Amino acid sequence: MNTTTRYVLLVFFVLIGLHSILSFTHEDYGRATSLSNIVHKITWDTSTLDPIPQEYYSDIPASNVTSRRANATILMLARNSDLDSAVRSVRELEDRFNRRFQYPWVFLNEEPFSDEFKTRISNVISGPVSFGLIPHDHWFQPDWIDEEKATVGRNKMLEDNIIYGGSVPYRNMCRFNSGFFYRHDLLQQYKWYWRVEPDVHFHCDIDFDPFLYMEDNDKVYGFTITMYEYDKTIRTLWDTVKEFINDHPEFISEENAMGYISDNGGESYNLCHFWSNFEIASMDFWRSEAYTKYFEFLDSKGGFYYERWGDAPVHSIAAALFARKDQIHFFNEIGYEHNPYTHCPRGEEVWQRGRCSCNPSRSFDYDGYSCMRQWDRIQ
Ligand SMILES: Nc1nc2c(ncn2[C@@H]2O[C@H](COP(=O)(O)OP(=O)(O)O)[C@@H](O)[C@H]2O)c(=O)[nH]1
Ligand SMILES: *[C@@H]1O[C@H](CO)[C@@H](O)[C@H](O)[C@H]1NC(C)=O
Ligand SMILES: *[C@@H]1O[C@H](CO)[C@@H](O)[C@H](O)[C@H]1NC(C)=O
Ligand SMILES: [Mg+2]
Repeated sequence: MNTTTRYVLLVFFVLIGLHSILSFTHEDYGRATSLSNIVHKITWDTSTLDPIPQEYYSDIPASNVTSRRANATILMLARNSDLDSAVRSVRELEDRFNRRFQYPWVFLNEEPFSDEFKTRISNVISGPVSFGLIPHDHWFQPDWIDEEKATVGRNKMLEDNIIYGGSVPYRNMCRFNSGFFYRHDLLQQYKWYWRVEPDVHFHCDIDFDPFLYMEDNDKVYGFTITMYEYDKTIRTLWDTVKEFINDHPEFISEENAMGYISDNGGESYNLCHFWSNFEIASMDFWRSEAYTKYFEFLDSKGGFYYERWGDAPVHSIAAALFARKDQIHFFNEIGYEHNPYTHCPRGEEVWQRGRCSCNPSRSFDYDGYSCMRQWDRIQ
């Protein structure tokens, strides 16, 4: 073979290779971006959903001071070291929702926020923002906790490789989110809150006002993801709850959602809970006599420190027992991700309308660890 022949053959094979690569990626690309191909093969049942009515959607590009607003705030608990990931969450929620509605933000921390934190966060927020310090007694482990017993509990969980099993700050955080955040001075002026954490994602436009929807429809608790809890973190929680119910049957709603949290009428807890890193809920519900007494009773047993009771099961059990089941709302329309799980809206129309970027076939709703089946069953 002379040099020219070799050259011609090389060019020939390179071209064939390029062509097959391009046509493959083109086809693949076409497949991946065609919505009907993604959504049509999913056979999700949308019959149990409770869609947001048209009147809660807004076509106005940005808020308008005269339009109706709820008594609500967006709330984030964070450390100064969470700044980069806090900024990312705030930017996404501002882009997808709040630039249109301009609800105020509140940030809370048990240490003073740094100037850098306040400046960078304020720079990505369109409306009012405030930064609060958590009172010492609302955060730290109380003196009456038996520290020896608490240490034994933490070491046991470390041995069992339970996530945050050995952490005291994580326990402080769970107790604060269970029974204290809604007592903070900065939150007294509000009824509704939307809880947001650093490093979460919002995958769809939220062109409707979820707070007004909750207010008008007499809701108290809204969620996007529901799943099973680790039983090792809450070994005595259900027995404690049963003890409380026995002492206070008057607080149990006649139309409760016991069927969501128990498969045997309350004998045992099935570990289902709403994932509380996302919550749109009424602080007046947590401020009620029923919840106040419930939290005080739970707290008095020390389970936040001797075990590792989470605010998610504590809130979920209360919502299921003290509210009517129709006061708990599943926000299907809100595409939400907190590592490692994503809720992507069910139903092609909703997905399209929200300009969602998530993959609906990878939504957590029907994952084996999801409690959505349990939730749908009681609808
Ligand atoms: N100020 C403060 N916030 C915390 C602390 N620990 C956790 N948080 C916040 O509490 C929330 C839950 O904590 P995270 O680490 O995300 O827990 P996970 O979602 O259960 O893995 C997030 O908003 C954190 O920023 C802490 O020690 N101090
Ligand atoms: C502001 O909202 C009010 C009430 O919803 C509406 O009548 C008015 O047209 C809006 N203004 C603008 C500039 O969009
Ligand atoms: C908002 O809600 C809080 C808590 O219920 C209440 O104290 C406050 O008066 C309300 N504000 C308005 C303007 O309705
Ligand atoms: Mg988190």
